[in-house]
Amino acid sequence: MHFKSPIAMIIPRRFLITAALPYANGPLHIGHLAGCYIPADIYARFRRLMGEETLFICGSDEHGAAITLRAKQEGQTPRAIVDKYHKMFVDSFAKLNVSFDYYHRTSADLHHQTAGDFFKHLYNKGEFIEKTSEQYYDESAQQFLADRYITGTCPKCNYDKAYGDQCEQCGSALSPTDLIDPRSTLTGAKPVLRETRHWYFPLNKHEDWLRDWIEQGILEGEEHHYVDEWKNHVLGQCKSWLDSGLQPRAMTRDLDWGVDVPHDIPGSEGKKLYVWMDAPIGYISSTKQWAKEHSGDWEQWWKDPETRLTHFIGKDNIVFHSIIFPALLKAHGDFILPTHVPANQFMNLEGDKISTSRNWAVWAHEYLEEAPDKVDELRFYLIKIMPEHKDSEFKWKGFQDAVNTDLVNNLANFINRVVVLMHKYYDGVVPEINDLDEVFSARGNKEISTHEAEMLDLFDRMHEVMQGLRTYEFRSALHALLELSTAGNALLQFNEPWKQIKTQPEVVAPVMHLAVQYVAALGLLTRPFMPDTSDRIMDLLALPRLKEEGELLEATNTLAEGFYIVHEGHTINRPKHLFTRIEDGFIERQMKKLEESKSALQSTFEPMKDEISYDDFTKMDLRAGTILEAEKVPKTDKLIRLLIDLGFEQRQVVSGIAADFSPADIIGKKITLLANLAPRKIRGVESKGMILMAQNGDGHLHFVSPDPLCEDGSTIS
Ligand code: B3M
Ligand code: ZN
Repeated sequence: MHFKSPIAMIIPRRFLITAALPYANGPLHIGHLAGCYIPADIYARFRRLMGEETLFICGSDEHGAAITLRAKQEGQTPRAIVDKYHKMFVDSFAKLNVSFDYYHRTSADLHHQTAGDFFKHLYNKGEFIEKTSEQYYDESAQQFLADRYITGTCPKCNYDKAYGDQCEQCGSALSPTDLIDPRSTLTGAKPVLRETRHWYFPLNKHEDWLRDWIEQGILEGEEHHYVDEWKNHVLGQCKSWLDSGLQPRAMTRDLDWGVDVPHDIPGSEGKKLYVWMDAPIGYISSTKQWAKEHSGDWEQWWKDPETRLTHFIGKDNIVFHSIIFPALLKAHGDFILPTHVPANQFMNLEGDKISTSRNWAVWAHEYLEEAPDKVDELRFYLIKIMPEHKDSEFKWKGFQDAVNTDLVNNLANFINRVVVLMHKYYDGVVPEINDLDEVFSARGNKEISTHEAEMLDLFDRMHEVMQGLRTYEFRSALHALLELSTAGNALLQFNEPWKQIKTQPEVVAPVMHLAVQYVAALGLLTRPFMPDTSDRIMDLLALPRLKEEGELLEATNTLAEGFYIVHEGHTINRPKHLFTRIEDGFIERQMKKLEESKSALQSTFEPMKDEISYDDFTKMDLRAGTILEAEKVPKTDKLIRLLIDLGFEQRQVVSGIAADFSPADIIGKKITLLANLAPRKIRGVESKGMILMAQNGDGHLHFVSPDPLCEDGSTIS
């Protein structure tokens, strides 16, 4: 069902805005910023500017296997790791002007208490089922293995470094027992299955109401939110989860780092909360800590239906925020549910996926160190290419163009012209508009316009920016903001005050009066996007900097009543440049850094495997052969079906080499075949043996070919 008129909705009283808690296992990069922190900040600032009661909450996610794994890699304790990254996050967010009302951390006692109590409440209500299952256990490390601690071959695409929860090559969601030839990443040992008991949350029990809520925005028979406002890709992901049927999900783990299962629950020993149960409760505990320090009431924010809860996240977190966490909140009983989950897609970098392990990223802390005075420039470009509906691409050249064209040539240029002309003609004092019917040229067409009509036009333009902000369409809001500046520039261009001042000075006053109102509108509306720039514009106008206490609402009300934002007789400050150009040298240095990441990667080779005996080696039957036929396996990206001549027989082999070779090019090629490998089916095609390939540091494959004089079928030893 669809709502006919938005007026029918209750007008929200307060806005609780959350941004995903970043994992404290590595620094922030532009993908995180564009994916969730900048959009959340824009929205929070906008709501405050509209005079709404707003609370913007975040914190560091300090539990989970990703942290303990990182600690092992760096030879540190988990505590040292989370302390290091938490500190970095706090510092980067402050420099980026992300205006959290509270930034907490999940290792805090208050969080452990809150998450433990939440779990206990659900346990007491009988919301969990207890189940014994077999999970992988590493006998030499004497511990159960979290999904991330197990790697093996992906059953879907044959990638041999897939994780127990996901294959990063083909993107399939996996469970550890799906992996072919699983290995513990702790010791390299083959893990064994062992029984363990856990508490499961029966998501399947919640399927019906979740469907109504997600697909129709209906909760307990009442209108809860507008489904139309939700992004298609978010709804799509939720629907595909619902359609494939929800399953009970384990809410606990066998781990030694995390929130304890409350000790008075029988069987709790050695059990921790699943990180995806503990982390979202971090939003609640962060609110509690804020309330403690600001004499606030946390419950009002989480339990009063007049609070509108919005979760800003990246697309990999959608199901957790739109299915699992809402179901947990509902099962608990006292909490409100999110009215919007405006997840963003991913941002790529210079033609490649951003990757922490490959160091293919623009790191926030590095940028902030190299260009500390260019924070708004980065925010601007990240908003301009924000992956709101589909993946996008960060390009350094694009950054340079955006800054030089949009900020320097358009925005800063317009504002500077206004301020310069104001001082030249009026000593910086906003002139009186003597006659409202004073005519001057409208922009774009040479029609005649009035000051009043032009003010209405400005008002509409402001509303267009606000409309984008209200509907989470931040790219179009930013576009409308630039249009407003373009319109201001055109106003000067068409009315040419520098000519008119000599012949018709009475026409210049209303033009400059209007131009000053444009600058003020820009001062107000740049605030959510580029807060420092807003301060500098307000300084130029000699108006108070925005405290985000309803100033935008106030200004639009003033305009609606026919008054102006900046009054006649007010004196503005002297000109000062808002932005400077990004020089080629800066871009070249950034590109060089990325090239260095690429070449560093090319020189990394796989670590040596464990020693084996001669007997182990002789178990392999290696043979020379020739490729007779080659064709791609339909509906796969990487697989080629090969027919190999071994002299005494022909063999069909499936090989994952299509990324590096096309079938036509390899027919006739001499190859080495591991001929006694047990046959297996790959994507339904039988493969008898394996072609030996060498992988270079850059990931590209090459044949390990015997000398052309070797006969097909000859043994290699
Ligand atoms: N730390 C995952 C991530 O950073 C996770 C988000 C938690 S939000 C409650 O992508
Ligand atoms: Zn795969």
